[in-house]
Order: sequence, then structure tokens, then C-alpha cells
Amino acid sequence: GPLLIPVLGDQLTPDIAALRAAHRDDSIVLMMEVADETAYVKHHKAKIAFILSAMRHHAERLHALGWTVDYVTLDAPDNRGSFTSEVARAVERHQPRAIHVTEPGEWRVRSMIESWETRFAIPVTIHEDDRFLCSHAEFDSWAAARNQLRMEFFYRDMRRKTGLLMTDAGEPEGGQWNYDADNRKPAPDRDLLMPHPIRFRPDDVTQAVLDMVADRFADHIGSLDYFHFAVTHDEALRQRKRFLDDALPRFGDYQDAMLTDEPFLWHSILSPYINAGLLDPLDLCREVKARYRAGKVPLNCAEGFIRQIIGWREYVRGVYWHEGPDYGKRNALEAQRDLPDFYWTGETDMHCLAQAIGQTIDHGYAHHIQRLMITGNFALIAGIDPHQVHVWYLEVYADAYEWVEMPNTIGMALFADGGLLGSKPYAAGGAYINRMSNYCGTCRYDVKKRVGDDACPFNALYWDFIARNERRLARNPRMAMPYRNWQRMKEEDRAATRKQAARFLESL
Ligand code: FAD
Ligand code: DLZ
Ligand code: SF4
Repeated sequence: GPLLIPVLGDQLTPDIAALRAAHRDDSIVLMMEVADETAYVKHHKAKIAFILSAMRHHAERLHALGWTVDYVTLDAPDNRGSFTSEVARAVERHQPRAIHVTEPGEWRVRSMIESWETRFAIPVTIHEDDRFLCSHAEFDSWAAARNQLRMEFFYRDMRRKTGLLMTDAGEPEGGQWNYDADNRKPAPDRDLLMPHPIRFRPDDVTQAVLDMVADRFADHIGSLDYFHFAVTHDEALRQRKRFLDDALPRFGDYQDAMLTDEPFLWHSILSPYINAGLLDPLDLCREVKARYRAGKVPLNCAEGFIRQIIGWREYVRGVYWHEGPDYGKRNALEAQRDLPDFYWTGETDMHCLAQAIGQTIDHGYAHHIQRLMITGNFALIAGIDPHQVHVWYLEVYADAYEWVEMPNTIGMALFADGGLLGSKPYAAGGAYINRMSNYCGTCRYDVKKRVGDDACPFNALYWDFIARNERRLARNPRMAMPYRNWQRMKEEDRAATRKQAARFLESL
């Protein structure tokens, strides 16, 4: 029989490891739209539509390249609804001599695949996913040599490994590894040159998927009205070019900025494509470097962007696999509160949250500082149960897969891993949000106030978070300043602040 090669929904490149190792003439590529993957969490409608449409287009591309593709649609009458049960059916159909598959991005799917060899009594080969720069073995040995994991040092090793922005003498370009000090500018309120991502018009394939999703997933969060994603490699390349030409030259400057009714700013909007396989991350970084060398992009922007990809993206993936399947159960700060309803509706008077959540519902997208310092920070200082927060992030973003979402949520945003991924909690009050955005100007709350009916809730919650976690955080040297300030506050102010926070939390 032939080789059977299952290709999962986030493995959409002809270069994926299992295909590179096979021959077209004696292989069957199996692609499966399955109910379990659409429902293990209730993904945003636009996320499901993006993945299924990209899968269908990818099947066409593989076919054009000469592969035999067996494609099972979600509404196929005999679809059994899971990867394992659909592979079982394909084994009956094709009587393969072996299965070759590229490793998945999740422990859950990994354990399914590991059951196949016994279940089907044929050899199963799991190929390492070499779309990533850093292999599991490499990350494990990097981590084993340290008593503390820190992205910055990992990133330097990835710079050395790739040679990206390195001089011939092996020094970082410009003499520094990191130019973040230049990257914390608020954005101008009006900028007529502000870039905008391409809005791709749905073709017939996408339209059929949109109709099916609207019909079958009506009870999932999110709108399909603004569906704008690229669904092919060629379209993703067009958005890549748009970003490189228009946004990258200011990417660094405004990386942390937020503006009312501007969901995209100078961000790339490329994560859904990189994660699904439509774009190659290293190739993108090489192009960014070339544009820096050609004088089209300043160093702080090129370095900042490359760090997100070969630094953060690779680092969080390393942490996910290194820490094992129980990483998502951690709750170092013992946060227990339920996720407030407004995370599902965007209906809250807190304007920053209404904006970040509202655009998430519309587009399946929010940029990093919104995810970290608005929805993430609020969940952190309000003490929301990390598991519920994790499920929310996994559901609502078009780029969300567990390997990347979980460490960002559990580790970076919520500090629920107790400081494994990052050295201190990203907790902040309203002053930070006011500095980096124009949200507060049109908010019903007063960002300058800590107590009172119109006081910005982030302020009392921030101090309440500090006070509540004194036992766990006060010895962290990077938290010395907030604890000093808290101790310096008058006793009655401290009491009023905690009362204000308690009242607000009760109202949730
Ligand atoms: P840009 O700002 O243009 O950044 C360029 C690229 O760098 C991104 O496309 C992405 O590939 C990479 N990148 C940047 N930051 C990170 C990071 N922290 N981790 C990994 N890659 C990064 N990113 C996801 O891809 N999927 C997720 O599910 C996800 N969940 C997140 C959850 C939380 C709580 C937080 C704080 C961050 C999360 N991120 C996630 C990281 C980041 O917010 C997104 O990668 C980014 O907003 C995607 O938009 P963009 O392509 O416009 O990014
Ligand atoms: C996220 C997702 C969804 C919604 N649907 C499918 C699907 O129908 N078929 C498929 O192959 N993959 C899907 N995916 C992506 C998988 O969940 C993803 O491959 C795993 O999370 C492993 O990374
Ligand atoms: Fe958000 Fe507070 Fe500013 Fe309102 S005042 S937008 S709640 S930070």
C-alpha cells in the first residue's frame, strides 16, 4: 500500500517535514475537517473559517503540485469527527503500509498520534516540525544548563545561530542586542499615513466555508462580517509585502501603542499565517534584515520585529514542550475568580477593555500590548482563574494554538507559573494605559482616581493585587518599588483602596 500522510490544519506548507520526506507517486495526503478540532474549545467563528478555508486552498495547491489528496470536509456524511477516527477510516480505504505525520502543536493531539501505531497495527513515523529554528533537544539542553530561563539570553543564542543582524566579527548589529528603549512611544492621535492591512475579498471557496461556519457555529463567539484574512500562500505574501513596505519602518516605535478604533496600527497581522504554515518565519526575518541593510528600515524596528519571531515565538514554544502537559494547570497566585461576562460581549464601561474585546469579537485579532496589558493585566490584577483565561485566549484569536497561546497566557500575562517564563508580573494600573493609549480620554472613569464612584478600576485593583500577593511577591527584587510605595501609603488610604477593590470585584 501507499504511505498515508495526515496534514493537520496548522501544517499548510508543501515544505512540511512529513511531505519533504515522501514521494508523490506512492503517498496519499490526508486532510481532515473534524468536529472535535472545531469544538475542543469553542473557537471564534472567523478562526474556524480561516483555518478551514486555508486548508481547502492548501489541498488545491498540493494537488496542483502533483500530490494525491484525500480531503474530508466537515459536512461529509460519514465524517466520524476526530483525527483518530478519520485516520481509522482512511486506513480502511487506502490500506497504507505506514503513516508519516509531522508532530502537532499540542500535547492533546500528540497523544492521539502516539496511539495510532498500536491501534492500527502499522508503523507510524512522527517527523519533527522543522519550521521552528530551535529543536526540542536544543531547547532542553539550553534550559538544562541554566537555573533560570530568560528570553533575552535565549534570543542572543538564536541571533548567533541564524546570523541575523550580526556583524562579521560576531557582534550584534549596532553594538546592542536589544533596542526596546526606543520602542515605547505612544502613537499620534491622527496619522494620515497610518498603514492598514489588506482586506482580502472571500472567493467561492471561502464563501462556502463562511456559510457553513455561520450555520454550524452560531453559538461561538465572534463576527464573520469583517472577515478579512488571507487564505492562501499568495495572499499571505501580499500582506507580508504590505507590512514590510508600509508598517515595518515604524513597527518598533509604536509597538506598545494603542488607539481607539484602530485595531491594527503598525503591527504585521501575520501571526495567523506564520502559525498555520502559509508563511515561513525565518524567510520573513531574512527579508526584514535585507531591508535594514538596504537602509529602508531603522535598526530598532528590524531588531524589534526579528526578536518577536526568533526570540519570543521560539522561546514560548520551547517552554510549552519543555514544561510538559501540566503547564496549563499552574496557578501560582491561587487566582479563583470567574472570568467576567464582558469578556464574551465587550460590554463594559471600562473603555480600554471594551475596545480590546470589541475588536477581538469583530476581527479575531488584538495586538500584543492589548492582549498583555489590557485583557491580560485586568485578569491578573482581578485574580481571574488562569484556566478560564487560557480557554478564552485560545478561543478568540485567529492565531491561537496551545503551544504559543498557553505560555503567553499562563506565563507571561498571568504569572501563574510563578516566574518561570518571565521575571515579574506585568501588573499595571491606569497610568500605564493612559500613557500608552488615548483610551482614557473618552472613558466614563477617571484614570487619575483610586477611590470613589468614578475611579478607574485598574488603580484600586492594582494595589489590591500588590497587597493580596505580598507573601508571594514582596521578595522579588523587581517588585521592591511597588511594595515600598504601598508601605508608604497612609494606613487609611490603603484600607480605602482595598475596600474600593473589594466592592468592584463583588460587582463583577
Ligand atoms: P506583530 O506585533 O506584528 O509581531 C510579529 C510577530 O512576532 C507575530 O506575528 C508573532 O509571530 C511574533 N510574536 C510577537 N510576540 C509574540 C509572543 N509573545 N509569542 C509568540 N510570538 C510572538 N501569539 C500567537 O501567535 N498566538 C497566540 O495564541 C497568542 N496568544 C497570546 C496570548 C497572550 C495573553 C499574549 C500576551 C500574547 C499572545 N500572543 C500570541 C503573542 C502576540 O500577542 C501575537 O503574536 C501578536 O499580537 C500577533 O499579531 P501580529 O502578527 O500583528 O504581531
Ligand atoms: C484549530 C483547528 C480547527 C478549528 N479545525 C481543524 C480541522 O478541522 N482540521 C484540522 O486538521 N485542524 C484543525 N484545527 C487545527 C488543529 O487543532 C491543530 O492542528 C492542532 O491544534 C495541533 O496543532
Ligand atoms: Fe481603562 Fe481606566 Fe483608562 Fe477607563 S480610565 S480606559 S478603565 S485605564
